[in-house]
Amino acid sequence: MKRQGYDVIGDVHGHADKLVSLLVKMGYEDRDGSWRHSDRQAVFVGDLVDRGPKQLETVSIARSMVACGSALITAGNHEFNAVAWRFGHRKKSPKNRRQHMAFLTEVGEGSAVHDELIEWFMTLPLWLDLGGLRVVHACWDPASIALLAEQVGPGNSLTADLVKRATKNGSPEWRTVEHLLKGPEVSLAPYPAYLDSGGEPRKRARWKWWDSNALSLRSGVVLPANPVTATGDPYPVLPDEPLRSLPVTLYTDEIPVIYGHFWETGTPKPSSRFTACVDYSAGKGGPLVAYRWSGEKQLTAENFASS
Ligand SMILES: [Mn+2]
Repeated sequence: MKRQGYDVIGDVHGHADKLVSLLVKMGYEDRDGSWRHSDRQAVFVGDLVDRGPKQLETVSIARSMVACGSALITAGNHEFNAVAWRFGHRKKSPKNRRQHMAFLTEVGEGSAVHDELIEWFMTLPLWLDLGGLRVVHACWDPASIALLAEQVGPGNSLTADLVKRATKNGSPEWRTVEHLLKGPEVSLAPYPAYLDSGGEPRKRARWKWWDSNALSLRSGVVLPANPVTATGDPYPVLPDEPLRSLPVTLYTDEIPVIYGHFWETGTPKPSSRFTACVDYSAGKGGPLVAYRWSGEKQLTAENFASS
């Protein structure tokens, strides 16, 4: 059978109902215990877990699709965190536990099911190069991919050694896995912290790695709409002078990249001619979104689908 394209599905975060609704809308059918499309393949960008009400069902749907070949998947930071947590490399602070609670509660921490899922998360690729299309959870960074390519297991997956190195704050592996799964960030100092969408003060901000004009703090950082400081004052206007060194090499390849992670809102549209985010906040009340790629060289707003 000739595949006519990939349907790249955003961060599900335990919302199995949105996933089923999106699959149905895109013409997938539940046959022989798995969702399938006659001539397309789904690709999950990762972050199947945490937050939502149906963690196990979400993983089970994705996993059965991967097993029968009707889907591919790449790891998200939440799958990586789940592995690091189980291996004891993640500080079991109240904040980290809170973020992982929906998953731990549903699987039963330390249960056989838990260990079995962690084993599967270990097999997920950290990036997917599909020829004319690239898929990664948060940022396509060739330098990070080159460094990790020498350390990953089969199919660009995690290994126990890599997990250990990548959870050591400040190590090269930590930095590169952060780049791919969380995206590059920059310190805002001496400017104040801003409140993120969850009301947490943050001194670091995400960087628009997909935007060739992201050269200064003003043009490069991702802040919420109408940002405020921790004391509720309007956030100051950041300087527009180009930074001497950027947190990441900006993406300039003319090969489409589809990614998730960024909690976008509003009407889905590509972030540049060659990049598109498919995370429209399904984990926080938004729709689950997919980009339906059929070989086009440049990405277009018409090719998004939504739950
Ligand atoms: Mn994420």
